[in-house]
Amino acid sequence: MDSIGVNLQAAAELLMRPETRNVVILTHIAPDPDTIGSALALRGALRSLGKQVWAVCADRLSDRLRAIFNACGEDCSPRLDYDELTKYAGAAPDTSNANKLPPFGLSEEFFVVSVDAAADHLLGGWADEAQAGRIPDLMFDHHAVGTPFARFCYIDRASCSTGQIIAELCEILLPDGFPKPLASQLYCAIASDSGRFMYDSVTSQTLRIAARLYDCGIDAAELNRAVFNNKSFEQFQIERLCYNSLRLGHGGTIGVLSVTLAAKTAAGLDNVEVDGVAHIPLTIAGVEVGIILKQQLTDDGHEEYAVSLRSARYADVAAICARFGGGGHLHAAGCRISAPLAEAEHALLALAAEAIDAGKVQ
Ligand SMILES: [Mn+2]
Repeated sequence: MDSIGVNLQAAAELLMRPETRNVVILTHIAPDPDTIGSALALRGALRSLGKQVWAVCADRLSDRLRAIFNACGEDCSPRLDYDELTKYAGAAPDTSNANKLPPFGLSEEFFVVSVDAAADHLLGGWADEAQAGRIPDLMFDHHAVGTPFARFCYIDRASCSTGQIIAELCEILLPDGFPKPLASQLYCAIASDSGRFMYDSVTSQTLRIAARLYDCGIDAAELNRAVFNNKSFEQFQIERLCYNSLRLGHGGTIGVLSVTLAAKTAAGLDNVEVDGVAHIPLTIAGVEVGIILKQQLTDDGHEEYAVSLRSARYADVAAICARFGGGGHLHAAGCRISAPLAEAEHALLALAAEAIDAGKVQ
């Protein structure tokens, strides 16, 4: 579908017009604090304008994500508003305990908005409807690499987070200020996607927005604990596997770590997600590119590697991931590779070395 770019004021007007009565906000799958915080905050803002709003993710929320958003002062269900929306839309209720929630048709009566999804396939179960051009009506995103897929889109590729975009939007929707839960949700989204306000996508505007969120009475220290210091002991053990596997390459400029299914089984951690470890290689002096390979089973039972790349200063890791059909930002990107570990590592190391050498010449 041809996507029409709109400015933030026009996006706000689309949401505020009286015809927009029922709004469904879709997050991306494998949800993170940015997509969930953005969805919950936008839901709160639109509800206070009298709209009926449901926030929906095609995946269930992890305990960690729920803990983060419960700390924002509103109970966060593992299925967000999925159950309420099926009831309202007359769709079959889902009684399974599966992680993936089945999609159902979102008729014309819903104004559908996606937050933080760079491409239609990231909507999970709703990807087919998006690929057919039926949804969403409006998208908000900040990813450096992505394909606009909504009827109207607001994309700010310089923004550190979708949370920052939604905060700017909420200033138009709610000119008299934000309630504390909404400000807290936005803070979690921004703090998380900006790497605790450390990435180079952080600008004075990010800090001004954060300051305004402080002025809404948020407990930033408590929220930071919920986002960053709230890992389970199992998660810590997964990190230990990562640290143990870490090796350096290309003269100490590349750090590679991997977690195989066999290593997880040997450690008794079969059911523990490998999450929040992508920053580890870059904490070593001299490392420009971090490569994280996580072995996993696809839905049809094949083994593949979910790959995350990070760079410290100049290496374009989005370009590397694009070679494997993935994408992301200059400094943070991901892709999937179906190959044995040694082969996947070899290919990634070669491309990372090239990116580092190309960057050094500049
Ligand atoms: Mn994001």
